[in-house]
Amino acid sequence: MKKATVIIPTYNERENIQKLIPVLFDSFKKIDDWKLNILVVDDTSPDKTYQAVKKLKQKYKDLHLVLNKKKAGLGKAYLKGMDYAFNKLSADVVFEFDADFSHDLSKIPLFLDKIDQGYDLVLGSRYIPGGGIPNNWGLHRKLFSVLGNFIIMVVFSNFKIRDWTGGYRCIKKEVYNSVEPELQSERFSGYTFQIGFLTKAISKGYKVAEVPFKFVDRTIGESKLGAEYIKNTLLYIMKVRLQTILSNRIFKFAVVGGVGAMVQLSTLFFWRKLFPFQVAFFLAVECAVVSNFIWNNLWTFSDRKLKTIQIPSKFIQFNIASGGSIVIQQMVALVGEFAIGLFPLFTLPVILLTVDTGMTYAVAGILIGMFWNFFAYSTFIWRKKK
Ligand SMILES: Nc1nc2c(ncn2[C@@H]2O[C@H](COP(=O)(O)OP(=O)(O)O)[C@@H](O)[C@H]2O)c(=O)[nH]1
Ligand SMILES: [Mg+2]
Repeated sequence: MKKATVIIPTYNERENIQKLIPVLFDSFKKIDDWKLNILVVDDTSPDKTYQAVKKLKQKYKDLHLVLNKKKAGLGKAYLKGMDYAFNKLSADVVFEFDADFSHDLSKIPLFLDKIDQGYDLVLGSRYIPGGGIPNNWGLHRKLFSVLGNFIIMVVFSNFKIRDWTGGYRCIKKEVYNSVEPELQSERFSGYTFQIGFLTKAISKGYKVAEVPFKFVDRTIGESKLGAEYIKNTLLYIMKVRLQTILSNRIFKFAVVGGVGAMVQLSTLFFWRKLFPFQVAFFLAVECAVVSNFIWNNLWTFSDRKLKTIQIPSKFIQFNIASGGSIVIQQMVALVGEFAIGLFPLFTLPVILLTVDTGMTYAVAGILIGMFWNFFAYSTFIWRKKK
């Protein structure tokens, strides 16, 4: 039978956990196609939550406890718990579940249904029809949660997922295995673990579903996650967004191309002092080609880096491809010139910039040339490794 572990991180939840465990086990009786157990991850709570759990363990054989020596935050608690659940308890999926009765436990079967339908990650969602946040939340907390989620959607330009910060989730082992290595090295604070886990799962193409639930405010104990996390959350999503842009191949290609153009211009000055224009121009172009070749190899296509023995022949190919793009630029310019009768386009780039139609053809030529370059680089020179 398929196995699910409900992971409950606790910090000073003694009273809550004593009430929750029996109710949870009771609710498992209604689920017959999954075998469920519970794992509490306690950070040696000062209120001795772990002692209460140890006592309950005598009664419930499917209750497990991971005890951390000191408080290391929610993210670390979940990573430890997931490692234990998947590798020691051989779970197929795990739940993230709060100890404070905020998460409607009657929804657990709906999460499992989604998993059975083929989803990899199921989010409990407060912001889809059927979900909700407590009426008695203060305006601050409402605004923080609603606005926070909206900002995340905008920054990640993903409006399909509505609840990014919620802590009620069901996660398949495959998702954990592929996301976990990247999470180990990160430091999380408050909600950033949830956001980080989710964005990584999405970027790896896992199927995400949302199940609505009405979040219930805790009646016992205190919340550990408060307003002080707003800043960290904002900084975190900016960082993630920036990393995605910086790691985008097209972006890197464009930067390398821009650097190449600057290399060409600045070395042209130098070569001009030594050689006639044609020779100087050729040398300057070749300097740019060398720069482009090196940086594309080290950065843009770092995942497909060439072997040393490949470099000479690939460099010749690279020159031919770059030559091809110059031919394309000239041809676009020529066609433009032929059609409207402009002066030769690429001989007078400075004047061109001031002439509208000329500009259009120059930009069109450069863009088409860039398309060609990117195509040639990614399909011939830095071919995808099988
Ligand atoms: N093990 C562990 N559990 C934590 C930590 N911080 C929060 N929790 C637990 O995580 C769950 C959610 O925290 P809570 O304070 O209710 O956050 P809120 O619902 O956003 O206000 C609760 O079960 C907490 O006891 C931590 O540092 N370590
Ligand atoms: Mg809570």
